[in-house]
Amino acid sequence: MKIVFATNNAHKLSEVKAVLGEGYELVTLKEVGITEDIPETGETLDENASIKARYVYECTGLDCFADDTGLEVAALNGAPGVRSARYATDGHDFAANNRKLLRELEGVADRRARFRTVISLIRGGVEQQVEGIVRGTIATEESGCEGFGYDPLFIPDGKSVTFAEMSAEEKNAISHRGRAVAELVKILKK
Ligand code: ITT
Repeated sequence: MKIVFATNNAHKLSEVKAVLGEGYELVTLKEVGITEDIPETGETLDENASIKARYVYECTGLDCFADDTGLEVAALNGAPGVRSARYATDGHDFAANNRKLLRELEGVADRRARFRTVISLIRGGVEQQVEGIVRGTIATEESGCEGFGYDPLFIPDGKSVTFAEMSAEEKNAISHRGRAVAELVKILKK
């Protein structure tokens, strides 16, 4: 099955490819000629996932899906949330975002957080959404160099290491995105 994945994030692409497995040919934005950044103007992850998927559908008419993900920290009232990519700066500066998160949580005992991924799928012109959540805590320092984004700071519940200390397979098996894609597969198989 051929389907466009509306992302400019190469890490997301490889994670989703691994979970979807054989049988799905993921087409990238570049491959359908979309080189501009799709403006993420929504107030929620659901809205932004939808905006990205609809943009691609309107440009191409092809079946497609988009992922919008946020890290929601309890002690920060759900921040950075929908602003996760642009938490510290306007760009996607992972190191600056992690430094800011550590600063905001300095001396804070409640370090509970969750990653939430919303996927918007448009198939045959019809839109559906699924989500995946993983709960955990924010470490007091960065560990590991696998993965991307906030992975060096996020310790999923039931584990003693961060996502950045896990292999791609280990992260995918329990992650927000792994869970959301598993839900996506259920819909695609219907
Ligand atoms: P696209 O919109 O092109 O898909 P993006 O990087 O802008 O890529 P999001 O808005 O969904 O994607 O992601 C927001 C940020 O959340 C992202 O830049 C990372 O900093 C962080 N993030 C997303 N998924 C993550 C993951 O699995 N592990 C760690 N951080 C993640």
